[in-house]
Amino acid sequence: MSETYGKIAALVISGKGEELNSIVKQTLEAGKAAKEIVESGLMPGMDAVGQKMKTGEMFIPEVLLSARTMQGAMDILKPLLGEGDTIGAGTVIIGTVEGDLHDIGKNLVAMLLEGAGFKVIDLGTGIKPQAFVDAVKAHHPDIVGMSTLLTTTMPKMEETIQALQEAGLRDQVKIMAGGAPVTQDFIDKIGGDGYGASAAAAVEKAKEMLG
Ligand code: B1M
Repeated sequence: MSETYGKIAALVISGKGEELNSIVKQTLEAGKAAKEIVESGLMPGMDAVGQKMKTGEMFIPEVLLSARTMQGAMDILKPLLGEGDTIGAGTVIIGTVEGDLHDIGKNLVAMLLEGAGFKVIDLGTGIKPQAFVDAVKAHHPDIVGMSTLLTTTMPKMEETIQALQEAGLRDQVKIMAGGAPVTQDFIDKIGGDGYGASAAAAVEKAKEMLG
């Protein structure tokens, strides 16, 4: 990694938005392509954040700060990414299931997935099974991600998988789920494909599922 990209990655990790935005603008002015800045600077930074979260060197508030910092730089770079410049890990639609309004964990997963190069379509919270089906029809994602924090709404994950099955879409997507009460056993039981115990684990699982 060049010195500039090393600095960019370090600023994502330390969550210094103003400094990051200014070095990103300078790098653009120096003639570097937006795609290269994302792939060589921002993404390695966010990758390191995911690793540090896993090893307990960074905690949720710091991770959220890094994710927001990266988002700020992405806001500068996104309009400059051409049509063919998909930062191409795959497309994920993600939402908190019907009846559940918790979204902190889901947002963290979405931000880390974006940081890892996935195109993320965040449907929000309280998402009905049919709305997941409609979103799959509209966006043709590689992965459908569901989050829930309430034991009472866990069955909605199974209903969503059944709705995708009934719509004939189940085999076109990988299904990943998470949230505090969710376990690998539960995902296996309801016919999902992957489980993430944390946002960093979700990114690893998503990469593994499409790898
Ligand atoms: Co609520 N709440 N809450 N709450 N809340 C819990 C979850 C609860 C455990 C608190 C408790 O009683 N001890 C309890 C659930 C009990 C149960 O079901 N067994 C509970 C309850 C009961 C409720 C209400 C019903 C309370 C009421 O009104 N009587 C109500 C529900 C409203 C509704 O949804 N319909 C409610 C409301 C709220 C607030 C609005 C006040 C607020 C939510 C704010 C928001 O999200 N915007 C809130 C909060 C903040 C919590 C606690 C305190 C924290 C949750 C959180 O954000 N954790 C929680 C208690 C606790 O956990 N200490 C609690 C941090 C977050 C980063 O972790 O979401 O687990 P988490 O995400 C992790 C992983 O799980 C994973 O990655 C994330 C990052 O590492 N992950 C995925 C998450 N989604 C994933 C998806 C993936 C992969 C990984 O693939 C797609």
